[in-house]
Amino acid sequence: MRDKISIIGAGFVGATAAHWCASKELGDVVLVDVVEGMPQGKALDLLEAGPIEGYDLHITGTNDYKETANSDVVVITAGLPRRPGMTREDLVTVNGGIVGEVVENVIQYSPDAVLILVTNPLDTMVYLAKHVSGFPRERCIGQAGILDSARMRAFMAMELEVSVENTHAFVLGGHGDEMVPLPRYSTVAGVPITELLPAESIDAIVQRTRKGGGEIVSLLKKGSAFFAPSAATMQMVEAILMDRNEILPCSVYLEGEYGLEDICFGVPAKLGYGGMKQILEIELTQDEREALDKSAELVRSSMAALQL
Ligand code: TXD
Repeated sequence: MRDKISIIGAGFVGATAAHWCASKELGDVVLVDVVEGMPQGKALDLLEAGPIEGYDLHITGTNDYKETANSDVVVITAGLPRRPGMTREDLVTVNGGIVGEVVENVIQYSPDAVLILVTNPLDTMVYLAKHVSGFPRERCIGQAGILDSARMRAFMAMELEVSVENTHAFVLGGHGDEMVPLPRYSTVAGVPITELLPAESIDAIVQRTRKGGGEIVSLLKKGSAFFAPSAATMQMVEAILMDRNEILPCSVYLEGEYGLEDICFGVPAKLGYGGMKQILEIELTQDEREALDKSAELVRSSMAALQL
């Protein structure tokens, strides 16, 4: 039997995630949306690319959660994206309502699934999903850090004129403008960028990474990034379904790690079968620690708006 991946919200991120999922043959895909006909149309279109691209999977679109029954992984992208001038936190009330309802529907049919949250404000939505589902923290994870790290890697590769494949980057903290890129742990061919670039170039990379989502929102004018966010999400799905034990920055519920409790926050986590297997604690300098605490404050202020 193939694995089953349901994607809730068949908009830009959801539909593109379905596309990566099919092209990597990760499993059967069910696309769900509230808009009638839209998930059905996108799913059929994607299915019809199979004979050309050489994938052979069940790809269905629906407005009915029954068809998501017994999913192994459920990716939640339902909700509004940012418009120019908005912060991610501005979306908390409206997206909180949507995500709460989506999670209630999902868990009714897939009580054993791993949930991967994508909707913004990301860390707050992971917290909400965990609260509504009652799932253990291992099965309620958010995607943000892989995207933010990929952006940082892209900027490092541009600056040093090297292949992106030579790069590794670590961006921790909340998925907001206070996220914490860590240059000391970001490397090119194994060498930290702090040894390769002057402080001004590193600072420019850090700032561009922090504003990476906003840069795309202001270029697109309507909607936000979707190619890299959906690719990042599929890396998590793949790590889980293939039991890779891959260490990736993800938003998870903390129980004292990094000195933080009762918050969902971006930290390095090991992903494999069943979801999040372990949280890794890396050593931080005083400045890095303070930056994380500032980022946690921003997440807590958006969590407060949920009034849970
Ligand atoms: O890294 C990250 N985590 C992110 C998150 C990177 C990029 C985008 N990020 C957030 O994902 C973004 O701020 C939004 O909150 C979500 C989805 O972004 P997307 O660009 O895909 O938005 P769209 O194209 O508007 O799609 C959202 C879909 C749309 O088709 C709606 O009809 C649907 O969500 N929707 C719902 N589906 C199911 N159920 C309900 N209740 C519902 N409400 C809206």
